[in-house]
Parts: sequence; structure tokens; C-alpha cells
Amino acid sequence: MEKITLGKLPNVLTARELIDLAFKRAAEGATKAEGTPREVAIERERQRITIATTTVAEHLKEIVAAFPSLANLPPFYRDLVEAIEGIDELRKALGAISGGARVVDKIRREQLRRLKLIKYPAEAAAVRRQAYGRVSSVLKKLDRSLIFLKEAAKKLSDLPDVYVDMPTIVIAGYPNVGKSTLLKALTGSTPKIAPYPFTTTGLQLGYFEHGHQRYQVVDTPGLLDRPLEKRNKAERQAITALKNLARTIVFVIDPSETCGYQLEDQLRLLEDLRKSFPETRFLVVANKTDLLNEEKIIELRKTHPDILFLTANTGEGVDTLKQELV
Ligand SMILES: Nc1nc2c(ncn2[C@@H]2O[C@H](COP(=O)(O)OP(=O)(O)O)[C@@H](O)[C@H]2O)c(=O)[nH]1
Ligand SMILES: [Mg+2]
Repeated sequence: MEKITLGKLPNVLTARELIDLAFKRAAEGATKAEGTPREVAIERERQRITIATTTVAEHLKEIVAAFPSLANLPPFYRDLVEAIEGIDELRKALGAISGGARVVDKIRREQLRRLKLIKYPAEAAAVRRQAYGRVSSVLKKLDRSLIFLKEAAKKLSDLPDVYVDMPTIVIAGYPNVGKSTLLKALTGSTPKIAPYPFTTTGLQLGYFEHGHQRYQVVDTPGLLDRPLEKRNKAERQAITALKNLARTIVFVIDPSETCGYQLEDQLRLLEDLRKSFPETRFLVVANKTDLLNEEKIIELRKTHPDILFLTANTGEGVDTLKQELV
């Protein structure tokens, strides 16, 4: 089972922090050399230039290497990254950092070459200062990208841990229709909460096993519980990500309307979702059957012959649903 964790992203330093770190290491790291005053000066500055530029270039390369390769991300996570940061923005920033690392490597080679050509010891420090100045100006130009990636790393470390290739059932429906109760009834456990962008409550994940196959059940509080037209672009993208995950959507309706929403509105949301998830199988379940009278059930069976009736809080009908799901 593939479980992606984007949790190990680097602590990205800002331009200022990286400059300070590099120069400090260079100042402390240079060792004493022997020889003529010119040789001593050259060796001291050679070490400083090397340590400073290497510190900077290595950190930049580390950032690029540590960000998950966007090309290889499973679609679910790609959509989430798109929702959170914009893949293009991320790619551009990483491209800038990667280019910056190459420039710093080049500065090292050029300045070390210049260092060899000096005549007087005092010139060595000037070559080193020039190297520092060039590196600083490269980093200052990268600062926006560095700050962007610092933020991105923070947000991406917070992506939910889900199994992207486990058969997954997503539960949808208006608030208070009994989605969380159904998740518990299906999976028999307290759901795990995974942070998810654009909902404060996070995804609720549960698992059940049937015939040696594990199934993942996802409740999406705050996401698939009201009309999509009211969503902003980023929220839509976060919803789109679920498309890659959901093999089946269980749409829960509450015909008793004790949830506070009219059945008519609930069914409209269902049609709305069907249009947005044209390739996903939908199973419609009517919950809170215990609160319905016989007439209502008969009427619903007539208009919607495919509906499964259940009472999530007693577990009645949940086994039938499970059979239907697997
Ligand atoms: N009578 C009855 N109440 C239920 C049933 N399922 C859930 N509820 C209640 O409906 C309320 C909302 O349930 P919840 O699972 O939190 O809904 P969600 O907002 O869709 O996740 C809670 O008070 C539940 O106890 C049911 O089958 N029958
Ligand atoms: Mg809930």
C-alpha cells in the first residue's frame, strides 16, 4: 500500500539566514596554513571562499532534492499541492533555487581562479569579499522563492496521510444527516483525523476489512456537504483531489429532515455531486430510518428504487451497505 508522507521537508532558510550561516562557518572553519605571506593569505581565503559558497550551494540543492518530485506525486496529492500552492509556482521557485545553486558553484570556481593570480597578500581578502558580495546578491534575488518554499514546506508537511491505492469510499451529504455515525458503524472504530486544506475539521478516516481486502472510508466534514457553486477555486481543487481517491461515494440523505435540511435540497446536492464526479459510482443511503413512518419509506422506494435504508446509530442495514460496497 502506498502511503505518502510529505512530512520530511527541509527547514528552508531565508537569504539572510543562509548568508549569515555561510559566512560564520567560513570564518570559523578556515585552518592555519604555512608558507610565504602570499601563500598563507591565498590558502586562508581559498578555504573561506570554498566553505561559504559550498554551504550556500549545498543548502539550495538540499531544498530542491527534498521537495517531493511533482512529476511522481500520485494524482490525489498533486491536486492538493495545486490547491495549496499552485504547482506552477512551486516549480518556478524550485527552478530558481536550482539555478541559484549553479551560479554559486560558478562563483566559487571563478573566484578561486582569481585568487591564484594575485600578487600581494592583501589582494586575497579582496577576492574573498568579492565572492561574498556576489553570493549575497544571488541570494537576495532568491529571497522571494526561499520564503515561498519555506511556507510551502510548512503547509505540505500538514497534508493528510491517506492510502492512495486502497479502495476508498467517500461519504458525502448535508451536515447532521449521520455521516460520522455511519463511518463509525462501517469501520467500528473511532476515526483518525487527518488535516486537510480548506476544512478546519480535517478528513476522518476509518478502515474495514473484507475477504483479505482493506477498505478505506473517508468522511469529509465541511467539503461535500453543501452546494459546490458556493466554493472558491482552491476549495474546488481540494474537492477535485477526492475524485482521485473515491471509488465510490456514499451519499447520505436524511428523509426525516431532523438534520435541518429539506430532502429536496439534499437531493439537489446529490445531483450536483454526480455532475462533478461523473466517473465515480454513487450509492445513496437513507439514514435515520428509525424516525421514518411506513408511508414515507414506501414513497421513497417508489421514487428512488436504488436507495438503501439504514439506521446508522443502531447499525441496522449497515451490513447490507457493506456487502453492496465490496
Ligand atoms: N435517530 C437517528 N439519529 C441518528 C442516526 N444516525 C445519526 N443520528 C444522529 O444525528 C446527529 C448527526 O449525526 P452525525 O453523524 O454527527 O452527522 P454528520 O454531521 O453528517 O456527520 C447525531 O445526533 C446522531 O446521533 C440514525 O440512524 N437515527
Ligand atoms: Mg460529521
